[in-house]
Amino acid sequence: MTMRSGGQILVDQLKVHGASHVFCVPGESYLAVLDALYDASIKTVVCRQEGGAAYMAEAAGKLTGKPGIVMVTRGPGSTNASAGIHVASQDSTPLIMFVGQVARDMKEREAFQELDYKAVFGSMAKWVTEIDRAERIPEIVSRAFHVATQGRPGPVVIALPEDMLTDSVDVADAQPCAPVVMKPGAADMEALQKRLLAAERPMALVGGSGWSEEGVADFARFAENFDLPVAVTFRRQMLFPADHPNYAGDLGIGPNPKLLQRVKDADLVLLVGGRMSEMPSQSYTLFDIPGDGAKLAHVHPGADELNRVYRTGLGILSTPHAFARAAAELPKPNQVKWGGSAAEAHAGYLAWSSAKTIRTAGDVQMSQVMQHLVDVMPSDTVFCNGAGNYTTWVNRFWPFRHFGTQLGPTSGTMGYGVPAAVAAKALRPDREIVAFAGDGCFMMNGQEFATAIQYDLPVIIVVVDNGMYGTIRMHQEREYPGRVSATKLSNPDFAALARAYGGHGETVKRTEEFAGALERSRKSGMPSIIHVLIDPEAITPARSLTDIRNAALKR
Ligand SMILES: Cc1ncc(C[n+]2csc(CCOP(=O)(O)OP(=O)(O)O)c2C)c(N)n1
Ligand SMILES: [Mg+2]
Repeated sequence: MTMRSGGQILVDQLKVHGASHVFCVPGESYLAVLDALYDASIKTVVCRQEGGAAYMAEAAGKLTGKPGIVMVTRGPGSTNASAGIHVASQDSTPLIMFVGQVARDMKEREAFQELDYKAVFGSMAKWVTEIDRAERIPEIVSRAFHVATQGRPGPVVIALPEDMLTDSVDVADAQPCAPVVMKPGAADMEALQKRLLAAERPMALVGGSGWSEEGVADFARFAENFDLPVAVTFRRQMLFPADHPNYAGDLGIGPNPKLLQRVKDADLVLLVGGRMSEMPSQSYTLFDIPGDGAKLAHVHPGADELNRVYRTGLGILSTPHAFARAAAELPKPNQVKWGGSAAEAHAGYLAWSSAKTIRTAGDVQMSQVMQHLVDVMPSDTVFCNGAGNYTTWVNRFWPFRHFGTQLGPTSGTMGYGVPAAVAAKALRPDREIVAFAGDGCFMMNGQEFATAIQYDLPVIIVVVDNGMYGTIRMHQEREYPGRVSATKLSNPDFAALARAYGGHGETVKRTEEFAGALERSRKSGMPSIIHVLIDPEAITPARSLTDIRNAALKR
């Protein structure tokens, strides 16, 4: 007999399933787990707020395709973490949150920090459960890893009653997680081939999760063989190389009008991995709902997603990875009716994403800042961001060329960029990591900069400071011109803040200062903040705040 505590059994299961990192904020509710982590090879990253810890786990899930692990304490810890659970849900990212729970004999009395996790996380997580007996830890953790990764990936929440964790029991470890891979059948691929060759203006749209470097390469081979233009959905740029001759751009917020037209004109859209949610579908205007499915072929790993919002003429239940492999093996047609359309789409993308001709108000031209990053940063740099108008600069003008180089919430969640950067550097120490954050965004989870300092993770945070919640101000000027309400911000000196944390700080007030600031930050070997002060007028690459207000006043 080998007796182990519940805490020890839990940590042993994480090892069995290949978890490399645990992101956490400690709590007295799960001391037994923390104690088991003391001797474990798993790296424990202690964070400053559970929202940051959950974003880090989510970012780890995005990068690796395996569940990111976050551990938090009871009510306040889990509610703080809920923002990250919501991102994992909307972004289809595998994640497991372990959360402390009151002792079993106190349940339902509203004991200290007690929460009904099933009720709270029921609409966000794929599965919420509580482990009542230490003997069942291997079973439940094994199931959690499979639930988080199989089908449409997503978050799982597991509550751990405190006294269960200190029980000592004899139970065997589970076998390592081995998710079942959904693969397309031969008949599916034949049907797709037929539909494709019958089309006149087809295109592909890739999105969702469950991709891999090989999956992306396979899909590119398929696109080349069929001369197919390929666009990506909102913040999924890393799913197709921007320098590939078939790349047509991204269908996000404020997309290239030419790309939008291409999707509208297409007679067949092959949607792989994504679910064509509100952002890429331009507020559900691109396809009829439910529609007749004539134009849509949909490949998704979740059976519940096919025919859910949109009818599909051809639904294929498959992981993107397995589908891409099968698609790459389809014979190359001798000739296609849409010959040349990929090259045309790519030319349209290149023109749209060239920062060179864009000028905005003020002394800092973000277009030139981006151009400089393009000129000097390695192509496998990981770029992170949260939500805000500043994200346009990265999302539109950085050419993502490799899988695993983009960490941005498709759920539009502020505060994500800094924690994501910390996780990226912890997991990929050999890569350069750059996070963009707005002044609003940074202040939500920017305290995780201390985590970067603590673990010596030299990330570069570019804070794009316009002294406001700019996105909301933009919407205000459009809907209620001149009536500025609750969107102005007074900010700290972010470069001084970086130094106060023990990092490297730079201030950029003019375009020319950025190159030196970036170089010194990279050379410093320290976590760095580059505080870029931009003109509030420079709210989008095309239109100023005043333009937007004046247009609204004329209505
Ligand atoms: C957690 C969260 N809270 C609020 C919002 C609504 N929101 C979207 S963008 C934005 C402003 C972002 O401000 P900032 O980071 O300074 O970027 P800017 O738009 O000024 O470039 C707000 C408040 C959100 N998306 N997420
Ligand atoms: Mg701002």
